[in-house]
Amino acid sequence: AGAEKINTDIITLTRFLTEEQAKHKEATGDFTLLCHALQFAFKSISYYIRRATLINLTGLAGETNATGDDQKKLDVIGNDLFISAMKSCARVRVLVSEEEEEAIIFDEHPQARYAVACDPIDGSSNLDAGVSVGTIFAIYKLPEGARGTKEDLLKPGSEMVASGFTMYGASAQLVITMKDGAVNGFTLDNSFGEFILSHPNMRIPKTRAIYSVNEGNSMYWDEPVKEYINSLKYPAEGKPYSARYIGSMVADAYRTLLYGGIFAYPADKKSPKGKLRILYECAPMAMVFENAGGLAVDSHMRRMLDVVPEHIHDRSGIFLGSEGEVQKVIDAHKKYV
Ligand code: AHM
Ligand code: MG
Repeated sequence: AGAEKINTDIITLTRFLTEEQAKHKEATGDFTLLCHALQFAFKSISYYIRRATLINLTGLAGETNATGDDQKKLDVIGNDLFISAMKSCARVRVLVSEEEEEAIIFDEHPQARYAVACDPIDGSSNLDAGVSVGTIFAIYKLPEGARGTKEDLLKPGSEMVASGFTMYGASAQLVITMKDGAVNGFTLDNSFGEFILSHPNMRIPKTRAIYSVNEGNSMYWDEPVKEYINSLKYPAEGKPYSARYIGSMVADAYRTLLYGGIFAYPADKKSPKGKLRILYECAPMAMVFENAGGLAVDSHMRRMLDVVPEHIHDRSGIFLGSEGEVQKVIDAHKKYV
């Protein structure tokens, strides 16, 4: 056995962004700068999550956020870190955060040409137990002459220029994709303080017998969903599916992206519009999954990326994952229409 071969030609996120920018002759560098600011937000959120138990950041902050959830101390810190990164890069005009009732308009940067939606810490019910949580983001480019209002974000997800998420797990994993582009995965190397390209051109397996859903809601499910999940558990032939549910969308989605299968949070009788938010949970994930060769639909079996929110915090049912698995859901709904 020889010495281990050391990779001396590492692709950091910084290098990746520079190389991407060079491919677009018309690029001004604004998008790249915005991504650098995002990168810093992810690194700093990751840092505080890792230290949370040691520096008394577990537990509630004593506030309730825009959508009525109890805010954790880390929700507040994650939100503040994210806002500050987006504000200081001077490339963002409008920011929507799960933790802010109103869209934030950066009037100090009237020339900024981007709008961003984010869930700074998704899955925060898992935080105090040290289970993976994450940040989800969506980036839109403002049309020529846009005034910079929240309406600039009330668009179908298909108009995003980029989206992705970071999962703070055993290591921090960043998954990012650009419109009509590949999906690339980066791992934060804490000693370098750099995201390193570890999963280039991610492709989701076409099928896989894993389902991921909060089965505790099954009492409230509509018939097609009940029938579909039952068909996975009691198949006419072959083995039943495995169940995996973490309760952090980022972690469930990241596993689904790597291993294949399906993740679902359907609309049901208790939450007729679904639980997850369109702008900063459903749409950005849908673009990642489509660009990786998977599918994402809402509870009406519409393409998730075609859904247009009426309000910035609107919710939707969602099914996303391997093409073959999502197709099964669509087929199961067909006989009910
Ligand atoms: P949050 O944004 O308040 O953290 O809620 C979103 C989370 C998702 O990460 C996860 O998929 C879902 O809520 C889990 O919900 P439930 O606990 O109902 O299964
Ligand atoms: Mg969330």
